[in-house]
Amino acid sequence: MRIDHRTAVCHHVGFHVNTRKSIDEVMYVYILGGFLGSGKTTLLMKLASMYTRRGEKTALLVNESGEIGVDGATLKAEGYDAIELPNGCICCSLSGTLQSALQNIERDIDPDIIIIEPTGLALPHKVKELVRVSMIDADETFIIGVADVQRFEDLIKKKEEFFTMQMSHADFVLINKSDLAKDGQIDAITSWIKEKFPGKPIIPISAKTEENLDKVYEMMR
Ligand SMILES: Nc1nc2c(ncn2[C@@H]2O[C@H](COP(=O)(O)OP(=O)(O)OP(=O)(O)O)[C@@H](O)[C@H]2O)c(=O)[nH]1
Ligand SMILES: [Mg+2]
Repeated sequence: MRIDHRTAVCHHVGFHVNTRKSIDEVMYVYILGGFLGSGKTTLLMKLASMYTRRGEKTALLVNESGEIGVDGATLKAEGYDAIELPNGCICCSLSGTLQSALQNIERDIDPDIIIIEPTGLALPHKVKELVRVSMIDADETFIIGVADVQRFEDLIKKKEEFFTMQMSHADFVLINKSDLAKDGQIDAITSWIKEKFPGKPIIPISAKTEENLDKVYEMMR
């Protein structure tokens, strides 16, 4: 695959990149793990802005099937270039493509930060394994778990095991959409997660209103 910084080539998975490279040569990879609609893309865009403000060169590898797309036009408007990769889920059917995408990103872009948003049905630790076997020279790969205040109860009722697997390898868990939380809801979700994963850092945030995003930035390198 040739990376063309100006042209959107295919569909569904894309990455974009800002243009400055910091003096620091370290490369970190972040994987956003969370169920469909939990707010991964909304958060990803905020994280991208944060790293841009810090002067870090950032590549985003995004599955584009979500409610909020990260399309080429949006990226251009935000000052990013875009490319897109073939259709599918990067943790399973696109695993080969994810790996070659990562290798090409490293070779052609050489970013400081890569943020990957797989589909909401992906298990982030499997994506992490794909990053590892892709042989890119990542200094460290982190998983950020994204839970959704609004759909938490329902998800636990219907897919507790899956949600638990998604969060189990997270370096920290964000309870997103705090702006929609009813009284006591954040505390209840926090207790639930704490009980399952003692010691795991948990931060209630709103990717939309940016509540507590400063705490997330502090957690990130
Ligand atoms: N109120 C509120 N809405 C949010 C927040 N974060 C995301 N949303 C909304 O939730 C919906 C889904 O957000 P996305 O960012 O597309 O979620 P996603 O996890 O990328 O979704 P998929 O890619 O489909 O899995 C959108 O309508 C967002 O505007 C938040 O913090 N508060
Ligand atoms: Mg999304």
